[in-house]
Formats: sequence, structure tokens, C-alpha cells
Amino acid sequence: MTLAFRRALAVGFALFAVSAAATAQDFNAAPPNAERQSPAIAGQTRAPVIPAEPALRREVIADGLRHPWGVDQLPDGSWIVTERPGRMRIVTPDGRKSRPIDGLPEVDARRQGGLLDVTVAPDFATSRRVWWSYAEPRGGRENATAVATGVLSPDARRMEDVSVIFQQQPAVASGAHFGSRLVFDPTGALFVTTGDRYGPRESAQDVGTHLGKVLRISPGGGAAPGNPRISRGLPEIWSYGHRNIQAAAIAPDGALWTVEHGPKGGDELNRPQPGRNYGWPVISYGEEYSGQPIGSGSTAREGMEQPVYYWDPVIAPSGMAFYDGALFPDWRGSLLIGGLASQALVRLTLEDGRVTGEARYQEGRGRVRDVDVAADGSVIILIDANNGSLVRLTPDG
Ligand SMILES: [Ca+2]
Repeated sequence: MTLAFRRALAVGFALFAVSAAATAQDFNAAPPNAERQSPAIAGQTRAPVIPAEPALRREVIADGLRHPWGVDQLPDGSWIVTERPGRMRIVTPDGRKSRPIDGLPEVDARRQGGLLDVTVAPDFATSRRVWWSYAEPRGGRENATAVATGVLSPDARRMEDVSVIFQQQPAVASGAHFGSRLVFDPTGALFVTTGDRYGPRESAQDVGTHLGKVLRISPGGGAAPGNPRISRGLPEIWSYGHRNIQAAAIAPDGALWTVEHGPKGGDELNRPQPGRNYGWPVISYGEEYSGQPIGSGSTAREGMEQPVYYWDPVIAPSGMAFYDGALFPDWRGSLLIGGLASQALVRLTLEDGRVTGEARYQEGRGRVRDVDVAADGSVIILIDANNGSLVRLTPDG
């Protein structure tokens, strides 16, 4: 074997290795941003990469949606979708979009603000009641996360009997970190997730504010019965010390799980327990966008909870759902999470409340803003773009 041939073979083999690595999922190959941090518990980050199976068939149900943010399915199989600039529409299963539904309160649609999540009543078939979250203008440059409810008229053109059931205190002059997912727990109480508003981040630790919290309210407004008693705390608070939670779902056992946007290298999966402190901004994985440490740079402290799992680098999480459908039997019990910057549908396998594996699907095919599981077991994602879309994912073949 000549030296030139050996070199050619070595180069060829290296190229082969590179192309093989590029076709496999290599999202754990990137180094962490905060290289000196280590997880508090085994398996808390970088779970084993599992194959992205099965292959998916991707079908655009409807496009032309401007920055869609939240989606829920109605009993007749159609979809109620929010668009961040302030519109809510019905999309039929065959992709016809209604005119914007009339009667919604004004939203502050600047930067990350606007019309956000939507969820329909468990008894929507008879009550036609809907809840939605939004950035509420409060005068001057100030705004706040708010939640309203209304009854969708029989022709689905108008929201009637509208009332605002939650208004975040205090209002803040900021265009960021509004939260705000809405999920009902098994008792009928409504969880509302919020953010630190990307300004006074210490307010996430201040139980006298609604900023950076998981809140649990009654569907007609006010603190829900059974909330934890927190010394000097507002009665709506379920848990605190959160940065910006845009993903929330109820597990098959009835427990709330959330995913929050962390700083650079600090997205977190949590299972928020009543009255507990999840640490932001005192403890956090990751670092400032500048590369500086968050506060003292510590990742653990007595009296503050560890995340179940964290991502460094981040996925930039959006909506999430537990999979319990019929079309993907191997996915049952998995957690599906939308990724914005990661432009992926992230699947986590869970065992005894811990993450055991991670797979990513649809990478690079748009910022995933929300995830839902349809009644037929297909997975529905919202692609957040100027020309955004409602997409159905089913097994291919
Ligand atoms: Ca935390």
C-alpha cells in the first residue's frame, strides 16, 4: 500500500465517518455552554439518544396562520387556533380557516406579546366555553399576562359572555416572558404559567407577585381551592422561582409537568409541587447570553428544587403533551415537547418520573410553537412563522 493510497483511504474513511455522524442524530455532540457545571443527579441532562422512529408523514392541515401560538381540538375534530397578533380562528379537519372570531379583548401584540394560549372546556360539547391567555395592555408601555373566558356562539363567529378572570400583578413595561400555558387539572382547576417578564427577574422569587410562577385558579377566577399556603404569598400561587414557562401538561397520573425557557444552556423540565421554589434566578443551569454566570453561578441550594431534566444547549421549549394515543403505540407515556430554536419535536421517554431517553423529529422544519395529540392519535404541531401552519404528523407507512 503506497503512502498516497493510505492517505486517500484515511481521508475517505474520515469523510465516511463524518457523513455517517451527520445522518445519525448528534444533538448531544455539541458541548454545553456552561462547561464547568455538572448535574445534581444522574440522568438529569443528556439522556441517551434514542432512534427517531417511526418515520413521520407530515401533512399541512392549514397554512397562512400568522405566528400561531396555541391550539386545542374541538369535539367535532376541528381546531381552535390563536395567532399572536390577536386573532382566534377555527380550522376544520380539511383545512378551512374561519374568519377571526369576534368579541375578544384587545391584546398588546408587541414582541413576544399578543394572543397566546387557548384551551376548551372538558364539557365544550355542551358549554361551548373557551379560555385564552394574552398580553393585556395596561396603559403607557405596560402590559401583563391575563386570562379570559367566553362562550363560542353557535355559529362559531363570536365569543360571548366574555370575562377576564386573571390579571397578572404587577404590570411591567416589557415585551417578553409572558408565559403562558393553560391546562386544567383533574379537579377542574386551571393552571396558568407565567414568566419573569425579562426585567425584574428577582420577582420570580417574590411571592407577592404573579411573575415567574405557576398559578392555579378557579375556571371563573380567583385562587382555586386546595392551593398551598405560602407565607405572605398571593393565593393563586402553586409554585415559584420560574423563568418563563411556555409548556405545561397533565401526566396520565394527574400531575402537572412544565418546561421552562432557561437562560443560555438552562431549559428545564419540572414537575412542580405545591409551595415549592424552583430556584430562578438564584440557582440555574446555564449562563447569561453574555457568557457571565447567573448570579453566583450556583446550580443547587437548600430549599430550592432541582429540575427533573435540563438541556444545555437549549431546545427553546414551547408547548408540550403526554402521548397516550393509538397511532404511535411505542410513544405511549412519552412526553412530546415543541422546540423553537431547535426547530424540532422532542420526545422524552420517562420511567419512574425520570427521563430515560431523548429523540428529535422534524428537525429544521420550522419553529414548533405548540404540540397537541388529536383524538385519533395523530400529533398536531403549530409552526410559528409569518406564514405559520397547523401540521399533522402520523406514522409513515
Ligand atoms: Ca429551576
